[in-house]
Amino acid sequence: MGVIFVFALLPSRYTPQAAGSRQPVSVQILVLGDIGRSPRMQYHAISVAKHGGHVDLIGYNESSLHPDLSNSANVRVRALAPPPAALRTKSLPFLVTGPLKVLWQVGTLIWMLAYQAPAAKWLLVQNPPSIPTLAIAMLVSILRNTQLVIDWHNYGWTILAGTKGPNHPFVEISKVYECVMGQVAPTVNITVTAAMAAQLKEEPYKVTAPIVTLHDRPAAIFKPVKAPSERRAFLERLPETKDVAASIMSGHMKLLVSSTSWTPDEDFSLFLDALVRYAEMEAEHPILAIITGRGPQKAHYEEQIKLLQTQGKLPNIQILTAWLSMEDYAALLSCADLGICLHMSSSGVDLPMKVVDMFGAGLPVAAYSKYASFGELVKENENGCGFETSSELAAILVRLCSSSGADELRRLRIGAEKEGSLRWDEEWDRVLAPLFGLSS
Ligand SMILES: *[C@@H]1O[C@H](CO)[C@@H](O)[C@H](O)[C@H]1NC(C)=O
Ligand SMILES: CC(=O)N[C@H]1CO[C@H](CO)[C@@H](O)[C@@H]1O
Repeated sequence: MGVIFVFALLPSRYTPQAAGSRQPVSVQILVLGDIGRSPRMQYHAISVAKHGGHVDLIGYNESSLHPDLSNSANVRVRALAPPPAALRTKSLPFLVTGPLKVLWQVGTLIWMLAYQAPAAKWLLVQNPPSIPTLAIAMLVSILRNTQLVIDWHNYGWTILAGTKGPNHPFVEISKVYECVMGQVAPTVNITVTAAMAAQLKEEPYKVTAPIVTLHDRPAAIFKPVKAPSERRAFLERLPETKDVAASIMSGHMKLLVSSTSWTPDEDFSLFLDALVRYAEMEAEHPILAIITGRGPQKAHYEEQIKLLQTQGKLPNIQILTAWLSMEDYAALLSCADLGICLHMSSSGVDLPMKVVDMFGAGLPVAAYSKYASFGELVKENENGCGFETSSELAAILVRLCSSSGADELRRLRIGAEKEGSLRWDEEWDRVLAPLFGLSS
């Protein structure tokens, strides 16, 4: 009796289609985060759908989604219930809220992956976050006869070490957990860089499943601006630039753009410091720096910016923070002079998506460079410049934002455009479509 009861509770299993059947390839795509702020997982979903596959895209429904997703009949978005507000506030210690939040996530994930979404052939999971995602994904893949694919964007434990300190007890636990999951869970691995693929094969991960590298590529929305008139029209329309559009168009004022989720793994004081040094050098061109994005440390840095301004340390320099729609953000990148990236890879082997998008928009970058995979994307003297300190960044700004740097900037722009012309669709069709059994 008890056995029958347990069987009745088990989720339905995926049954492979007979050869030659027309049943579409089904993929569950899971990100334990805001779907709207997970560009790569949205692109995966769009790509599967384009090839006629069926997608259940599972995650938190917070920011607005990529327009191609909302319009696709092949994609069903399934929203996970966010943890109760009491677990998200910082009033209780992490040692209490952390485990409770994980329990909540275990429950909602099992309910969604195993019961609400239909059984699928594939389950594609973004890592990190790894806890509890990887364990639940593995459990569900066994129960439902689904093949598990982990898309390694980074490592959860290195991010945790960055926010909680390397000696926090959870760091070692999550490292062991992540390594074990990598070894036993997936059918296939996807990594964002070749450096990460190489690392996953070594100690302590020792992943034995096949690993494919799928570099991030800009989505179609990021494209270089065609005509100066188009650039002018946008600069005159955007509230952040409309008053200085003429000065930017004439090349007098330089427009810098950075985007961030304002987390501790990006040290914006480096950028602010570089701007202060730039101002001290009395460079010929004024700068407008627009920093887009939302996140925990935004208010802290806004205060710092205000302080520097009232202290008179930023003459000729304007720094604005903004939150733009995807369309405006893409247009802003294509209209700017230089992109700034402060991504400090916690794992040393991931790459910043924002630089990929900047290249898609034909925008050269100055990017923090002290990590192993940096050279897989930014090529010195070709499409951008790397820096490790604020004085190095200040030197780059002085060089590229001067009249004598115009030629170099133009050359980098051509290189950025070239790198950005390699698109997501081509890369995905080549690397992943065959893996999922989707033809073009
Ligand atoms: C996601 O949120 C949007 C806007 O709040 C809403 O219109 C949409 O129905 C939600 N989707 C799901 C799957 O809950
Ligand atoms: C070490 C390892 O897992 N190598 C695999 C990488 O992926 C290719 C293609 O999927 C496999 O053939 C390798 O065995």
